[in-house]
Amino acid sequence: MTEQTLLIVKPDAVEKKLIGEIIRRVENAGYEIKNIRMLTLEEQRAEAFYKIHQDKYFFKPLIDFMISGPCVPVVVEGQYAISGLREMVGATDPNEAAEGTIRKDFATNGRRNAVHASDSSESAVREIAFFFDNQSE
Ligand code: FUP
Repeated sequence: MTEQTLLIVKPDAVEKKLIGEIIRRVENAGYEIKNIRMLTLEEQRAEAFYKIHQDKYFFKPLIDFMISGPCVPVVVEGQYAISGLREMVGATDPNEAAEGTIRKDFATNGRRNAVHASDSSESAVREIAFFFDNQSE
């Protein structure tokens, strides 16, 4: 089944000049890049994106990190892209991420963890629309 998912190269990975390397891995795995942009999230937008976590202890530092610099949302398409990208990305905390995953190789810690990938088809639809439906946002 062909799916689209949202990958975000987060501000830490942009700062480390890893945009190309991360997209290279995704393309090498057989996926297609369907859309891409670079932006710096405003605080309210970051809060909206992560609203599911608004009551968590890590919410404020997560938002501060996500607005700290530019990020690169990417629409990725391919067979079972949602689960496939989650597998490529690895566990939230790089200490728990499998060998060869993006977070194992590039994340600093469980917050500065290089990338985001949608966790379900509902999330993918919402998150792609969040970044690509109205490009003035
Ligand atoms: P993931 O789906 O792997 O991105 O992880 P979650 O949806 O659970 O968390 C979203 C983001 O919140 C993580 F990518 C980083 C941040 N976070 C923290 O900063 N600390 C935590 O303990 C857990 C998550």
